[in-house]
Amino acid sequence: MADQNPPYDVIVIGAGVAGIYQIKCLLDLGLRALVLEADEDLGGTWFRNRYPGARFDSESYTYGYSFSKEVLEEWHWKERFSSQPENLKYLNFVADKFDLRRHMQFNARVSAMTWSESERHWSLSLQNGDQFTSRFVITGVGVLSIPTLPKIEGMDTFKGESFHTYWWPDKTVPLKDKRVGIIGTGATGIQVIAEIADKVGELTVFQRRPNWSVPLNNSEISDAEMTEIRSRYDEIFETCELSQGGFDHLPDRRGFYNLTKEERREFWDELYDDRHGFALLIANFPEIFLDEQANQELSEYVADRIRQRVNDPNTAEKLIPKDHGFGMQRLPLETKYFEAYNRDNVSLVDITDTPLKCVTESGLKTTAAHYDLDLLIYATGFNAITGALDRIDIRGTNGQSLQKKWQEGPSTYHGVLTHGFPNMIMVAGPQSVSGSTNYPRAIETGVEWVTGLIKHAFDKGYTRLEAQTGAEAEWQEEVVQAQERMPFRQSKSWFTGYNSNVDGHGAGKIRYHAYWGGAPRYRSFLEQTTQATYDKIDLN
Ligand code: NA7
Repeated sequence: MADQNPPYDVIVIGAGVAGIYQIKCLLDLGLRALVLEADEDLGGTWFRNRYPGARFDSESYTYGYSFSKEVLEEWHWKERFSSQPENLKYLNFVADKFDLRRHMQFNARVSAMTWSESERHWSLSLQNGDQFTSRFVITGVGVLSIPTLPKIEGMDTFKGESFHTYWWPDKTVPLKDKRVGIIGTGATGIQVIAEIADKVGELTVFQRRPNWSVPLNNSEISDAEMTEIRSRYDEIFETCELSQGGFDHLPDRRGFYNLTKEERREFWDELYDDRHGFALLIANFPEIFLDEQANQELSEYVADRIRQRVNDPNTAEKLIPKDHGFGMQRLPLETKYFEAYNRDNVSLVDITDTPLKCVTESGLKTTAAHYDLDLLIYATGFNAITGALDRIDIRGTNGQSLQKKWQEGPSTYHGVLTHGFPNMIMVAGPQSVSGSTNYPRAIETGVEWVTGLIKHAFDKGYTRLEAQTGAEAEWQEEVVQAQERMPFRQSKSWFTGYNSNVDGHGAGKIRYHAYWGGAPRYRSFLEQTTQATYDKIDLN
């Protein structure tokens, strides 16, 4: 017999972009709902990542929520690619506007949750010992929320300051005249390096593999421009809906080979110099992803642009990826990143040529030299997509562990449910499009679908829901096929679950942890499920 009345109908884990919208939808349904958030305040990614240079790579006006006309009317994005402090302000603005904060409990890290079949509820244990019980749990724990550090001998002996970018302190970190070292040249490292190069004494970049990176082309948004953007919001969100990645850019369908090489270069000059954000990636010819020769020609073009911007030819060559083509890993966007290497106080150390040996009390030692440092920054990435769920000891039917079920990679039904874990619903879960597209666009799709499912369950008086195993197997096949079609399927990137610092996620251990079939196709699967009245979900 189910627990007639657990204290909560729904507990949401995480008060980031997903959790904020999810709690609003649940409250609108009149449910007894609460958000548990591990951090001291709301904001998720934008609460935590306070490193210099942290900003959107999505156009700000495509990153904001679309669900409220009032929010769209009232909020003024100050920059085309807004920075972390402003983004955090925005999320607070939305939460305060709908009075959501009082439905959130902070400093509430969920460490375990256990399903009770007899009571049909989840028991959640917090790290501080508190306990909660809820009929349903919705996880909105983020896709890049578990930072990972390298395993280098002596890391704890360093006498200067050192931290992962995710843990950049909430205070001014003195940079002036400091000798700073940074490990990692992914999207984060590239933002930090460009931002601090002219603010530090010396900057040494320890690079294992370079990434392709192209100009963000950020600019301020004036009052007049914001008014114009507001008048186009419907159109902007429509484009995002059509776009595979949920962005305000659509591919150029003239046909790569229908243009001459010169025409293609001219077009790429325009995308590189005059357009913004991911334009060179997704407003480009689709062939650049599908055709090796097309990808190679574009890679050569971008390599030439790097050579034009970096004075020292040796350094330029080191900054040009040789092991993967353009767009085959998550593309970082930059503002004067390559020019940073023209400064006398910035140097690049190739740690593939001269690997890191150890951290010492006073700096970093490679096989070739010792580098004296005052500050050591780890921009070394995240245990992406499944990391935050793995960290909670989740026990489903018969005490089975989610971590164990997903040991070799996740398995889900549409990235929202996983068999054996009834009443646990994931927003932005593994194998959804939240890891593969413009995050908030995917979040809104997920939250709205999940809200519909919850409403259906409450309307009908169902107290238990679980995806059927066959449905999960079908989705697995779809996810695998979509990823296998992508040219980056073998890339050493968090896209495919690669992280050299996490056991079982190293090279060659491909994980199918995001859905790469595109946002429109993903949405059509969700819509079909709703139209079929959730026929692949056991509801009772
Ligand atoms: P990424 O993209 O995973 O980049 C991590 C970087 O750190 C990358 O350059 C790695 O080199 C480097 N790294 C990681 N571990 C080591 C060790 N052990 N030694 C040397 N170098 C290392 O993370 P980001 O934080 O930059 O970006 C994550 C996402 O956040 C991004 O896509 C945005 O969506 C926001 P490697 O390439 O593995 O050789």
